[in-house]
Amino acid sequence: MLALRRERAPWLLSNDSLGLVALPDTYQSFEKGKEMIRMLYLLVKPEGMSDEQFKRECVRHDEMSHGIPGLLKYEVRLVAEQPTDTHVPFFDIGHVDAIGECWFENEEAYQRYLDSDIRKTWFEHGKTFIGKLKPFRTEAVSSRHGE
Ligand code: 3ML
Repeated sequence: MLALRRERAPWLLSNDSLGLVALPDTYQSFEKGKEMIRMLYLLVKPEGMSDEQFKRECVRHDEMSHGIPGLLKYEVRLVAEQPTDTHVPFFDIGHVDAIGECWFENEEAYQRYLDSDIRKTWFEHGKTFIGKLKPFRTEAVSSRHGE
């Protein structure tokens, strides 16, 4: 049974305590030293744009992200709250309206994305509703979090 399931789904691994656990393909990519590229973005809406309009543009931006060459996944989330009651010293970065993230399989995919005309059209839409942008390229701390 296990052998059969493994054959049909090679990403299923056995684990003593949990039984079968599913790990994404990217776990294996990390093992081979080819960690996925992840870019995280803080977004601030343009001055004067309503929250409703900004949300509509985020939805449109998400829709437009499908099928962009090299872009494995895009996610944008609205900032619902910015709590300040932290257990360590608070670090104020100011008001942020949304957080976006882009996933790329590797450097080649990232370059294909940068070169793509569809990506350029996507950025043109970005210019209409992203007033300010703060990018971060992030990396995993261990293979456990390599996805
Ligand atoms: C880079 C990006 C961050 C984001 O949320 O969307 C992309 C593309 C863009 O800036 O238009």
